[in-house]
Amino acid sequence: MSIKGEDGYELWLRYRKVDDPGRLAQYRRVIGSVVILGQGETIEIVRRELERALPALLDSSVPLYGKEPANNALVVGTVDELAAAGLVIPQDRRDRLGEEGFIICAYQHNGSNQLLVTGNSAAAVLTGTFHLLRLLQTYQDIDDLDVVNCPRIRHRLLVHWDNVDGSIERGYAGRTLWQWDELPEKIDVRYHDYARACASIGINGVALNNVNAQATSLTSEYLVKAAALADVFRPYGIRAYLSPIFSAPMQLGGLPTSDPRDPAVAAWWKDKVDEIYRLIPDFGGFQVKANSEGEPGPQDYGANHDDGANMLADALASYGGMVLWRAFVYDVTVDADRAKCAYKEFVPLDGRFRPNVFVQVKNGPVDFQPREPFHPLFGAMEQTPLALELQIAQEYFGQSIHLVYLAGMWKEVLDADTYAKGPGSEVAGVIDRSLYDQAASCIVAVANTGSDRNWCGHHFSQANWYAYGRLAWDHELSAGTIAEEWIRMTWSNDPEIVKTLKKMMLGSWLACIDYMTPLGLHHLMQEGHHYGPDPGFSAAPRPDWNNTYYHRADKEGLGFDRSSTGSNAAGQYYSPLHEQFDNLATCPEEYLLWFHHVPWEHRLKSGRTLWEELQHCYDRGVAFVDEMCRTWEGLEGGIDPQRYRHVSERLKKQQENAREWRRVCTEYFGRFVAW
Ligand code: BDP
Repeated sequence: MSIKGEDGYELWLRYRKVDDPGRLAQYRRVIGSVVILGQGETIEIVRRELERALPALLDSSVPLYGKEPANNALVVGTVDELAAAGLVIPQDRRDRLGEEGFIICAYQHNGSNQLLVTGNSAAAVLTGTFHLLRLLQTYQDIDDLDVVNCPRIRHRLLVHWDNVDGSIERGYAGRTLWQWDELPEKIDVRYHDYARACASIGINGVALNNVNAQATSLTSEYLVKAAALADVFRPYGIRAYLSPIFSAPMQLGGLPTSDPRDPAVAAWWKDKVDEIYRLIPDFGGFQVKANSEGEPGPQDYGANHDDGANMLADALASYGGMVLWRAFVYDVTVDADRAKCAYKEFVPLDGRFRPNVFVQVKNGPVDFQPREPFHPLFGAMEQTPLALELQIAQEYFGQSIHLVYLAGMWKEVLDADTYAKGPGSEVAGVIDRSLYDQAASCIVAVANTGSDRNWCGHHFSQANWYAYGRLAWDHELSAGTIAEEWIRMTWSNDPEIVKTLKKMMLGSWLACIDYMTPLGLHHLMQEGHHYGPDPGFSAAPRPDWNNTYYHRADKEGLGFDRSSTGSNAAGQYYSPLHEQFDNLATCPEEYLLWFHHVPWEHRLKSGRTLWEELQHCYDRGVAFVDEMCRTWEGLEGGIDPQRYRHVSERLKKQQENAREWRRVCTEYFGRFVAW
């Protein structure tokens, strides 16, 4: 039987018929009918989703919406609605759920069996509904379910670097999804599909515009457009955020200054915030890039980050809005090593931020490289909630051409022990605040979505959007578990296909490091667009915009000396990491050239010299991509031809690119090696 072509638009919400007779029989038995309790826009979305999913998955007409919880019914509603129907969730369980957690459990009522999906809010019921559908899509056992599932992080944002002209900074999947010209009058159906996809993985915040912001986004004309998007997102449990430009009081308000200490400036922001909340009553807040890469900020006036952040935070506080103040700063006058700047600027400010400010920190100290050690700010600001910022868009990962599954990288960061409060002080605990027994927590990721029909450019890049949402909800999930869920929902439940794709995905990140930037190398990409290799690039006006700045190849060796004999960035980490990174003999090899200038003849654990090991890594990376290509060819006929071809073409390019990386880098570095 030939398989129908698919364009990828449906993402992981394809709802194909359950192709396992045993499971199908179980699902039909447990979900004999559906009762949806309550009303409102969110419950309407629940109803529509079940209407779309269940008849398709179960390949039968499931009687929906009987009023009485009959035998073998799926009953969906808030705990209050359920209680009114005589289905009581004990108070202690309710309390554990908070606003967003959900329960999926088997329940007996008047001698009949029900399956309940419930939570304290309608949004929680929606998340629970998507979770149940995920169980069905991945053929899980649903007899005797007792799932109590709460998010570990409170604010889980997808942020868009979208410009008002429709372009996307670092976007590789077409133009922006937001049709600014048509808004607010015309609501593209795609906004709903986008919100639905986000809700299905637990995302509850969306920042609409680029951190390199334009004042236009804050004009009344554009706020009305943003409000129309916020209206679409609201019933999906998603709040809208904006990235304001710090100089807006001058650009829009005609003030002579944007100094945050000037009462007229603060008043201007207060009015702007009041206007926003009149239009968007549940507005989430501001994400701010200030005094970074030329963006205006408080330091332009001799004020500091805390002055700027607190002024905005004060304007937002009475509405419950928050400020995400980015720590992506690297002023050369602060330190000649870019990796050290943010720590040096922000640690002294700990304790000086308002409670509704998060300092938003990228996973590593430089910039979303294929591999970086975790950012030393994690664990170093005990009194300030830090938001972790990840990048789903594959700026430095072959963009939407290379198949690179990023969950392993994100897990590496989340699981890294900062030792801030002794062993067991993982980055995850810093972010979810369990390390400090605090509640405010936030995670952010730069989206990879765009107007391309399949949303993300590469079909496999959808996995990174999916994995981010799942990890943001529960960072204890493994990269493998998430990959497997995604494969089953997106491609197939055939065990062979699942196994094959999972192997490709789980190896793809390490392979990318191998063929691009092995052993702690970083920032070797071509200038500007960051696609392809250019290790010799040294024409930029700033030292740290040159690739030679990062690898420092010379006759003696390779790598950036960030040990105590060099910039001492290693000293920004807690003991014992500090000593471990500082010493060439104990530094983990994956970060070797990040922390050390290593002699070419230095022998690694493998017994190979640095130069031999480098070549070994490039070869291993290329071999993995070769293997992915072969494996993929073996799947022809097993998956739909349209997506098969699309991925095939990109894998071929990835294969060429991986070879190019190896060739260019070995030729270039080889010139320094003393033979
Ligand atoms: C870098 C990007 C640049 C962003 C910047 C940021 O190259 O386009 O504006 O990060 O995060 O990765 O602000």
